[in-house]
Amino acid sequence: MKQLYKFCATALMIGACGIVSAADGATVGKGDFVTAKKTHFARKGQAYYIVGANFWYGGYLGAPKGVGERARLLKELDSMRAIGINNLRVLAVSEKTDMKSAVSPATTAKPGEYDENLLVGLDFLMAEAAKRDMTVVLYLNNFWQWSGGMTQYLNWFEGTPALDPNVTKDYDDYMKKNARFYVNAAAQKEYRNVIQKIVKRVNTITGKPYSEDPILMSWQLANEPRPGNGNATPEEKKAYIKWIDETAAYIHSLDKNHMVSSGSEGLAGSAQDAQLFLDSHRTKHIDYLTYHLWPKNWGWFDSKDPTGSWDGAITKSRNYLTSHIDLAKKLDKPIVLEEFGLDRDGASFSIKATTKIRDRFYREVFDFVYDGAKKGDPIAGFNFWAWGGAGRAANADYWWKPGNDFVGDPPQEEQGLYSVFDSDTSSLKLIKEYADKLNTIKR
Ligand code: IFL
Repeated sequence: MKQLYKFCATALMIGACGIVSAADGATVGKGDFVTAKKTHFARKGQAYYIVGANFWYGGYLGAPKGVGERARLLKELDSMRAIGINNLRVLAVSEKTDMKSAVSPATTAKPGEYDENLLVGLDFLMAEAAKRDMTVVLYLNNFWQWSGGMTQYLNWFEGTPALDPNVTKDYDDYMKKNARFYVNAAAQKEYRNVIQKIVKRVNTITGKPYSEDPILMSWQLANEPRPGNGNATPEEKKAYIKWIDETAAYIHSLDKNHMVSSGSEGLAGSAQDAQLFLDSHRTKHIDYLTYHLWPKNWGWFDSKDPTGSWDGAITKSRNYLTSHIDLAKKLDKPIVLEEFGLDRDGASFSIKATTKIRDRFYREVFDFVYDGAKKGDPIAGFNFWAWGGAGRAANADYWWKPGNDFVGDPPQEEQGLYSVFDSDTSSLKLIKEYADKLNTIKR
Protein backbone atom coordinates (compact mmCIF):
# COMPACT_ATOMS: atom_id res chain seq x y z
CA MET A 1 0.00 0.00 0.00
CA LYS A 2 1.20 3.45 0.92
CA GLN A 3 1.23 4.46 -2.62
CA LEU A 4 -0.11 7.70 -3.87
CA TYR A 5 -1.39 8.23 -7.34
CA LYS A 6 -2.84 11.18 -9.11
CA PHE A 7 -6.30 11.03 -10.51
CA CYS A 8 -8.43 13.30 -12.59
CA ALA A 9 -11.34 10.96 -13.15
CA THR A 10 -13.94 13.15 -11.53
CA ALA A 11 -12.17 16.34 -12.46
CA LEU A 12 -14.99 17.37 -14.74
CA MET A 13 -17.47 17.13 -11.91
CA ILE A 14 -15.39 18.65 -9.13
CA GLY A 15 -13.36 20.96 -11.31
CA ALA A 16 -9.91 19.83 -10.14
CA CYS A 17 -7.48 16.97 -10.19
CA GLY A 18 -6.66 15.41 -6.86
CA ILE A 19 -4.34 12.95 -5.24
CA VAL A 20 -5.70 9.81 -3.65
CA SER A 21 -3.98 8.08 -0.79
CA ALA A 22 -4.21 4.32 -1.13
CA ALA A 23 -3.40 4.21 2.59
CA ASP A 24 -6.62 5.64 3.89
CA GLY A 25 -8.58 6.23 0.71
CA ALA A 26 -8.84 9.91 1.54
CA THR A 27 -8.81 12.28 -1.36
CA VAL A 28 -6.31 15.06 -1.19
CA GLY A 29 -6.75 17.96 -3.54
CA LYS A 30 -4.53 20.95 -4.19
CA GLY A 31 -6.91 23.04 -2.13
CA ASP A 32 -6.16 21.02 1.01
CA PHE A 33 -2.67 22.46 1.11
CA VAL A 34 -2.12 25.87 2.67
CA THR A 35 -1.05 28.20 -0.10
CA ALA A 36 -0.13 31.86 -0.34
CA LYS A 37 -2.55 33.74 -2.55
CA LYS A 38 -0.92 37.11 -3.04
CA THR A 39 -0.72 38.48 0.53
CA HIS A 40 -2.87 35.91 2.32
CA PHE A 41 -3.10 32.22 3.04
CA ALA A 42 -5.86 30.03 1.70
CA ARG A 43 -6.91 26.49 2.45
CA LYS A 44 -9.91 24.51 1.25
CA GLY A 45 -11.10 27.51 -0.70
CA GLN A 46 -11.16 29.80 2.32
CA ALA A 47 -8.95 32.34 4.04
CA TYR A 48 -6.61 30.61 6.45
CA TYR A 49 -5.31 32.42 9.53
CA ILE A 50 -2.77 30.85 11.78
CA VAL A 51 -3.49 30.71 15.48
CA GLY A 52 -0.31 28.88 16.29
CA ALA A 53 1.92 27.65 19.04
CA ASN A 54 5.60 26.94 19.02
CA PHE A 55 5.95 23.31 19.99
CA TRP A 56 9.56 22.49 19.17
CA TYR A 57 9.56 19.16 21.05
CA GLY A 58 6.37 17.74 19.49
CA GLY A 59 8.31 15.11 17.50
CA TYR A 60 10.29 14.14 20.58
CA LEU A 61 7.12 13.38 22.53
CA GLY A 62 5.85 11.25 19.65
CA ALA A 63 8.80 8.84 19.73
CA PRO A 64 7.74 5.24 20.45
CA LYS A 65 10.67 4.67 22.81
CA GLY A 66 13.18 6.62 24.88
CA VAL A 67 12.19 10.27 25.34
CA GLY A 68 8.79 9.68 23.77
CA GLU A 69 5.66 10.36 25.81
CA ARG A 70 2.79 9.69 23.51
CA ALA A 71 0.06 9.98 26.11
CA ARG A 72 1.33 13.43 27.01
CA LEU A 73 1.53 14.39 23.34
CA LEU A 74 -2.11 13.49 22.75
CA LYS A 75 -3.14 15.47 25.79
CA GLU A 76 -1.12 18.49 24.64
CA LEU A 77 -2.66 18.40 21.18
CA ASP A 78 -6.16 18.14 22.63
CA SER A 79 -5.50 21.02 25.03
CA MET A 80 -4.20 23.20 22.22
CA ARG A 81 -7.04 22.33 19.90
CA ALA A 82 -9.53 23.15 22.65
CA ILE A 83 -8.34 26.75 22.73
CA GLY A 84 -8.42 27.14 18.96
CA ILE A 85 -4.77 26.51 18.11
CA ASN A 86 -4.65 25.36 14.49
CA ASN A 87 -0.93 25.41 13.72
CA LEU A 88 2.24 24.07 15.31
CA ARG A 89 5.80 25.20 14.64
CA VAL A 90 8.04 22.20 15.26
CA LEU A 91 11.73 21.28 15.16
CA ALA A 92 12.13 18.53 12.54
CA VAL A 93 15.79 17.67 13.04
CA SER A 94 18.53 18.12 15.61
CA GLU A 95 22.25 17.42 15.63
CA LYS A 96 24.13 15.58 18.36
CA THR A 97 26.56 17.87 20.08
CA ASP A 98 28.65 18.27 23.20
CA MET A 99 27.29 21.75 23.82
CA LYS A 100 25.90 21.93 27.29
CA SER A 101 22.74 23.83 26.51
CA ALA A 102 21.55 21.55 23.72
CA VAL A 103 18.86 18.90 23.70
CA SER A 104 19.63 15.21 23.57
CA PRO A 105 19.13 12.79 21.96
CA ALA A 106 19.34 14.20 18.43
CA THR A 107 17.84 13.05 15.15
CA THR A 108 21.29 13.14 13.50
CA ALA A 109 23.85 11.32 15.61
CA LYS A 110 26.57 12.12 13.08
CA PRO A 111 26.48 12.91 9.36
CA GLY A 112 24.48 10.22 7.64
CA GLU A 113 23.40 8.51 10.85
CA TYR A 114 19.82 9.26 11.82
CA ASP A 115 17.75 8.25 14.83
CA GLU A 116 14.72 6.42 13.45
CA ASN A 117 13.02 6.43 16.86
CA LEU A 118 12.84 10.24 16.82
CA LEU A 119 11.83 10.36 13.17
CA VAL A 120 8.96 7.98 13.89
CA GLY A 121 8.11 10.43 16.68
CA LEU A 122 7.75 13.13 14.06
CA ASP A 123 5.58 10.78 11.98
CA PHE A 124 3.35 10.25 15.00
CA LEU A 125 3.05 13.96 15.65
CA MET A 126 2.07 14.59 12.02
CA ALA A 127 -0.52 11.81 12.14
CA GLU A 128 -2.07 13.12 15.34
CA ALA A 129 -2.00 16.74 14.19
CA ALA A 130 -3.87 15.60 11.08
CA LYS A 131 -6.60 14.00 13.19
CA ARG A 132 -7.12 17.38 14.80
CA ASP A 133 -6.73 19.31 11.55
CA MET A 134 -3.79 21.28 12.90
CA THR A 135 -1.23 22.27 10.28
CA VAL A 136 2.48 22.06 10.98
CA VAL A 137 5.57 24.09 10.09
CA LEU A 138 8.76 22.03 10.21
CA TYR A 139 12.13 23.73 10.57
CA LEU A 140 15.16 21.92 9.26
CA ASN A 141 18.03 23.55 11.12
CA ASN A 142 18.75 26.02 13.91
CA PHE A 143 20.96 29.08 14.13
CA TRP A 144 20.99 28.60 17.91
CA GLN A 145 22.80 25.92 19.79
CA TRP A 146 19.90 24.28 21.61
CA SER A 147 19.41 21.61 18.95
CA GLY A 148 23.02 21.43 17.74
CA GLY A 149 22.25 23.34 14.56
CA MET A 150 24.64 25.20 12.31
CA THR A 151 27.38 25.27 14.95
CA GLN A 152 27.38 21.50 15.10
CA TYR A 153 27.53 21.22 11.30
CA LEU A 154 30.64 23.41 11.41
CA ASN A 155 32.11 21.22 14.10
CA TRP A 156 31.60 18.20 11.86
CA PHE A 157 32.86 19.72 8.66
CA GLU A 158 35.31 22.45 9.68
CA GLY A 159 36.58 20.74 12.77
CA THR A 160 36.03 23.93 14.76
CA PRO A 161 34.90 23.49 18.37
CA ALA A 162 31.17 23.80 18.90
CA LEU A 163 31.39 26.59 21.46
CA ASP A 164 28.27 26.98 23.55
CA PRO A 165 27.59 30.72 23.76
CA ASN A 166 25.85 30.18 27.09
CA VAL A 167 29.26 29.11 28.34
CA THR A 168 31.54 31.50 26.42
CA LYS A 169 29.08 34.37 26.96
CA ASP A 170 30.13 35.67 23.58
CA TYR A 171 27.09 35.63 21.32
CA ASP A 172 28.67 38.04 18.82
CA ASP A 173 31.53 35.67 18.22
CA TYR A 174 29.10 32.73 18.01
CA MET A 175 26.96 34.46 15.38
CA LYS A 176 29.93 35.55 13.31
CA LYS A 177 31.34 32.02 13.26
CA ASN A 178 27.95 30.47 12.50
CA ALA A 179 27.72 32.48 9.27
CA ARG A 180 30.40 30.19 7.86
CA PHE A 181 27.76 27.48 7.70
CA TYR A 182 26.25 29.14 4.63
CA VAL A 183 29.50 28.87 2.67
CA ASN A 184 30.85 25.55 3.87
CA ALA A 185 30.27 23.19 0.94
CA ALA A 186 30.50 19.97 2.96
CA ALA A 187 28.10 21.27 5.62
CA GLN A 188 25.66 22.32 2.90
CA LYS A 189 25.88 18.89 1.30
CA GLU A 190 24.93 17.13 4.53
CA TYR A 191 22.23 19.72 5.27
CA ARG A 192 20.71 18.95 1.87
CA ASN A 193 20.97 15.22 2.56
CA VAL A 194 18.95 15.79 5.71
CA ILE A 195 16.44 17.97 3.88
CA GLN A 196 16.00 15.30 1.24
CA LYS A 197 15.66 12.60 3.86
CA ILE A 198 12.84 14.42 5.63
CA VAL A 199 11.08 15.88 2.61
CA LYS A 200 11.09 12.53 0.82
CA ARG A 201 10.25 10.54 3.95
CA VAL A 202 7.12 8.40 3.91
CA ASN A 203 5.27 8.71 7.20
CA THR A 204 5.43 5.27 8.82
CA ILE A 205 2.04 5.78 10.48
CA THR A 206 -0.10 7.36 7.76
CA GLY A 207 1.71 5.97 4.75
CA LYS A 208 1.79 9.48 3.28
CA PRO A 209 5.00 10.97 1.98
CA TYR A 210 5.64 14.25 3.81
CA SER A 211 5.76 15.95 0.44
CA GLU A 212 2.14 14.90 -0.17
CA ASP A 213 0.77 15.61 3.27
CA PRO A 214 -1.52 18.67 3.46
CA ILE A 215 -1.08 18.82 7.25
CA LEU A 216 2.37 20.19 6.59
CA MET A 217 1.96 23.92 6.01
CA SER A 218 5.52 24.85 5.21
CA TRP A 219 9.11 23.72 5.21
CA GLN A 220 11.31 26.16 7.00
CA LEU A 221 15.03 26.55 6.34
CA ALA A 222 16.00 27.03 9.98
CA ASN A 223 15.03 28.56 13.25
CA GLU A 224 16.13 32.21 13.22
CA PRO A 225 18.88 32.07 10.60
CA ARG A 226 21.02 35.22 10.69
CA PRO A 227 23.66 36.47 8.25
CA GLY A 228 26.17 36.72 11.09
CA ASN A 229 26.16 39.18 13.96
CA GLY A 230 24.89 42.75 14.01
CA ASN A 231 27.95 43.85 12.03
CA ALA A 232 27.53 41.35 9.22
CA THR A 233 29.77 42.22 6.27
CA PRO A 234 28.55 42.73 2.68
CA GLU A 235 30.08 39.33 1.79
CA GLU A 236 28.24 37.62 4.64
CA LYS A 237 24.99 39.26 3.58
CA LYS A 238 25.52 38.15 0.00
CA ALA A 239 26.18 34.58 1.09
CA TYR A 240 23.05 34.63 3.26
CA ILE A 241 20.83 35.87 0.41
CA LYS A 242 22.21 33.18 -1.87
CA TRP A 243 21.75 30.46 0.75
CA ILE A 244 18.09 31.34 1.31
CA ASP A 245 17.34 31.47 -2.40
CA GLU A 246 19.16 28.28 -3.32
CA THR A 247 18.02 26.21 -0.34
CA ALA A 248 14.40 27.23 -0.82
CA ALA A 249 14.69 26.42 -4.53
CA TYR A 250 16.15 23.03 -3.63
CA ILE A 251 13.23 22.22 -1.34
CA HIS A 252 10.75 23.26 -4.02
CA SER A 253 12.55 21.00 -6.48
CA LEU A 254 11.85 18.06 -4.14
CA ASP A 255 8.33 19.05 -3.18
CA LYS A 256 5.90 20.90 -5.45
CA ASN A 257 3.06 20.99 -2.92
CA HIS A 258 4.29 22.95 0.05
CA MET A 259 5.29 26.47 0.84
CA VAL A 260 8.82 27.28 1.96
CA SER A 261 9.72 29.94 4.51
CA SER A 262 13.02 31.10 5.99
CA GLY A 263 12.34 31.25 9.76
CA SER A 264 13.88 34.73 9.93
CA GLU A 265 13.19 37.04 12.86
CA GLY A 266 12.81 39.92 10.42
CA LEU A 267 14.94 43.02 10.97
CA ALA A 268 16.35 41.73 14.26
CA GLY A 269 17.73 38.76 12.37
CA SER A 270 18.88 40.83 9.40
CA ALA A 271 21.46 43.02 11.13
CA GLN A 272 18.67 45.66 11.29
CA ASP A 273 19.07 46.08 7.54
CA ALA A 274 15.68 46.39 5.81
CA GLN A 275 17.30 46.06 2.39
CA LEU A 276 18.85 42.76 3.44
CA PHE A 277 15.50 41.46 4.66
CA LEU A 278 13.91 42.45 1.35
CA ASP A 279 16.73 41.06 -0.77
CA SER A 280 16.82 37.76 1.07
CA HIS A 281 13.06 37.25 0.88
CA ARG A 282 12.10 38.55 -2.55
CA THR A 283 13.04 35.26 -4.24
CA LYS A 284 10.05 33.43 -5.71
CA HIS A 285 11.15 30.35 -3.76
CA ILE A 286 10.16 31.96 -0.45
CA ASP A 287 6.38 31.88 -0.30
CA TYR A 288 5.76 34.00 2.78
CA LEU A 289 7.65 36.07 5.32
CA THR A 290 8.27 35.48 8.99
CA TYR A 291 9.21 37.77 11.84
CA HIS A 292 9.70 37.45 15.60
CA LEU A 293 9.23 39.90 18.46
CA TRP A 294 11.30 39.67 21.66
CA PRO A 295 11.04 42.88 23.74
CA LYS A 296 12.93 41.50 26.73
CA ASN A 297 15.64 39.68 24.76
CA TRP A 298 16.26 42.87 22.80
CA GLY A 299 16.53 45.05 25.89
CA TRP A 300 13.30 46.99 25.33
CA PHE A 301 11.56 45.58 28.39
CA ASP A 302 12.99 45.29 31.86
CA SER A 303 11.05 42.70 33.84
CA LYS A 304 12.54 44.09 37.06
CA ASP A 305 10.94 47.42 36.20
CA PRO A 306 7.81 46.45 34.28
CA THR A 307 5.95 49.69 34.93
CA GLY A 308 8.83 51.95 34.02
CA SER A 309 9.80 50.05 30.88
CA TRP A 310 6.33 49.11 29.58
CA ASP A 311 5.53 52.19 27.48
CA GLY A 312 8.89 52.20 25.73
CA ALA A 313 8.71 48.47 25.10
CA ILE A 314 5.24 48.67 23.62
CA THR A 315 6.05 51.64 21.43
CA LYS A 316 9.10 49.85 20.07
CA SER A 317 7.13 46.63 19.63
CA ARG A 318 4.38 48.39 17.70
CA ASN A 319 6.90 50.10 15.48
CA TYR A 320 8.63 46.80 14.85
CA LEU A 321 5.37 45.09 13.96
CA THR A 322 4.23 47.91 11.70
CA SER A 323 7.53 48.17 9.88
CA HIS A 324 7.26 44.51 8.91
CA ILE A 325 3.79 44.95 7.50
CA ASP A 326 5.30 47.64 5.29
CA LEU A 327 8.05 45.24 4.22
CA ALA A 328 5.47 42.54 3.45
CA LYS A 329 3.55 45.03 1.31
CA LYS A 330 6.72 45.84 -0.60
CA LEU A 331 7.29 42.15 -1.34
CA ASP A 332 3.59 41.45 -1.84
CA LYS A 333 3.74 38.35 0.37
CA PRO A 334 1.91 37.28 3.55
CA ILE A 335 3.76 37.55 6.85
CA VAL A 336 3.47 35.37 9.97
CA LEU A 337 4.51 36.62 13.40
CA GLU A 338 5.82 33.21 14.30
CA GLU A 339 7.48 33.95 17.66
CA PHE A 340 6.86 36.40 20.48
CA GLY A 341 6.82 36.18 24.23
CA LEU A 342 7.37 37.85 27.55
CA ASP A 343 8.26 36.37 30.90
CA ARG A 344 6.18 35.85 33.98
CA ASP A 345 5.58 38.55 36.60
CA GLY A 346 8.62 39.39 38.67
CA ALA A 347 10.85 37.68 36.08
CA SER A 348 10.04 34.44 37.86
CA PHE A 349 10.38 31.01 36.26
CA SER A 350 8.00 29.51 38.77
CA ILE A 351 4.73 28.18 37.45
CA LYS A 352 3.12 29.74 40.52
CA ALA A 353 4.04 33.27 39.41
CA THR A 354 1.24 35.24 37.75
CA THR A 355 1.36 36.25 34.08
CA LYS A 356 -0.33 39.65 34.15
CA ILE A 357 2.33 41.46 32.16
CA ARG A 358 2.62 38.67 29.64
CA ASP A 359 -1.14 38.61 29.15
CA ARG A 360 -1.12 42.36 28.63
CA PHE A 361 1.62 41.97 26.06
CA TYR A 362 -0.16 39.09 24.31
CA ARG A 363 -3.31 41.21 24.06
CA GLU A 364 -1.35 44.04 22.46
CA VAL A 365 0.12 41.65 19.92
CA PHE A 366 -3.16 39.86 19.26
CA ASP A 367 -4.95 43.15 18.71
CA PHE A 368 -2.30 44.19 16.24
CA VAL A 369 -2.63 40.93 14.33
CA TYR A 370 -6.42 40.86 14.43
CA ASP A 371 -6.97 44.53 13.54
CA GLY A 372 -4.44 44.34 10.72
CA ALA A 373 -5.84 41.11 9.35
CA LYS A 374 -9.35 42.52 9.46
CA LYS A 375 -8.44 45.55 7.44
CA GLY A 376 -6.67 43.39 4.84
CA ASP A 377 -3.01 43.90 5.75
CA PRO A 378 -0.77 41.06 4.54
CA ILE A 379 -1.07 39.29 7.88
CA ALA A 380 -1.38 35.51 8.00
CA GLY A 381 -1.48 34.99 11.77
CA PHE A 382 0.79 34.19 14.69
CA ASN A 383 2.59 31.49 16.70
CA PHE A 384 3.26 32.42 20.31
CA TRP A 385 6.42 31.11 21.97
CA ALA A 386 5.84 28.60 23.42
CA TRP A 387 3.59 25.76 24.49
CA GLY A 388 4.74 24.25 27.81
CA GLY A 389 1.45 22.47 28.50
CA ALA A 390 1.69 19.77 31.13
CA GLY A 391 5.49 19.86 31.25
CA ARG A 392 7.09 20.99 34.49
CA ALA A 393 10.59 22.09 35.42
CA ALA A 394 12.25 19.46 37.56
CA ASN A 395 15.22 21.33 38.96
CA ALA A 396 15.57 24.14 41.46
CA ASP A 397 17.63 26.18 38.98
CA TYR A 398 15.04 25.56 36.23
CA TRP A 399 17.65 24.24 33.76
CA TRP A 400 16.70 21.18 31.73
CA LYS A 401 18.72 18.00 32.12
CA PRO A 402 18.35 14.83 30.04
CA GLY A 403 15.37 12.89 31.27
CA ASN A 404 13.44 15.96 32.47
CA ASP A 405 10.16 17.07 30.90
CA PHE A 406 10.36 19.12 27.75
CA VAL A 407 8.61 22.47 27.95
CA GLY A 408 8.36 25.43 25.57
CA ASP A 409 11.71 26.82 26.68
CA PRO A 410 14.49 24.85 25.01
CA PRO A 411 17.59 23.79 26.96
CA GLN A 412 19.42 27.06 26.32
CA GLU A 413 17.02 28.86 28.64
CA GLU A 414 15.43 28.33 32.02
CA GLN A 415 12.28 26.23 31.93
CA GLY A 416 9.44 28.60 32.68
CA LEU A 417 10.94 31.67 31.03
CA TYR A 418 8.43 32.00 28.20
CA SER A 419 6.37 28.79 28.36
CA VAL A 420 2.59 28.85 28.48
CA PHE A 421 1.61 26.05 30.85
CA ASP A 422 -1.73 24.27 31.06
CA SER A 423 -2.31 25.98 34.40
CA ASP A 424 -1.88 29.51 32.96
CA THR A 425 -5.62 29.91 32.65
CA SER A 426 -5.67 33.63 31.88
CA SER A 427 -3.20 33.20 28.98
CA LEU A 428 -5.12 30.21 27.62
CA LYS A 429 -8.39 32.16 27.77
CA LEU A 430 -6.81 35.02 25.91
CA ILE A 431 -5.49 32.78 23.15
CA LYS A 432 -8.95 31.26 22.74
CA GLU A 433 -10.56 34.70 22.61
CA TYR A 434 -8.37 35.75 19.69
CA ALA A 435 -8.55 32.37 17.97
CA ASP A 436 -12.31 32.85 17.87
CA LYS A 437 -11.93 36.39 16.58
CA LEU A 438 -9.47 35.50 13.84
CA ASN A 439 -11.75 32.69 12.73
CA THR A 440 -14.49 35.18 11.99
CA ILE A 441 -12.43 37.00 9.39
CA LYS A 442 -13.52 36.10 5.91
CA ARG A 443 -11.82 37.17 2.74
O1 IFL B 1 14.18 30.13 23.01
C1 IFL B 1 14.42 31.09 22.05
C2 IFL B 1 14.45 30.43 20.70
O2 IFL B 1 15.71 29.95 20.41
C3 IFL B 1 14.07 31.31 19.57
N1 IFL B 1 13.80 32.60 19.77
C4 IFL B 1 13.72 33.23 21.06
C5 IFL B 1 13.38 32.19 22.10
C6 IFL B 1 13.27 32.83 23.49
O3 IFL B 1 14.42 33.48 23.87
O4 IFL B 1 13.97 30.86 18.47
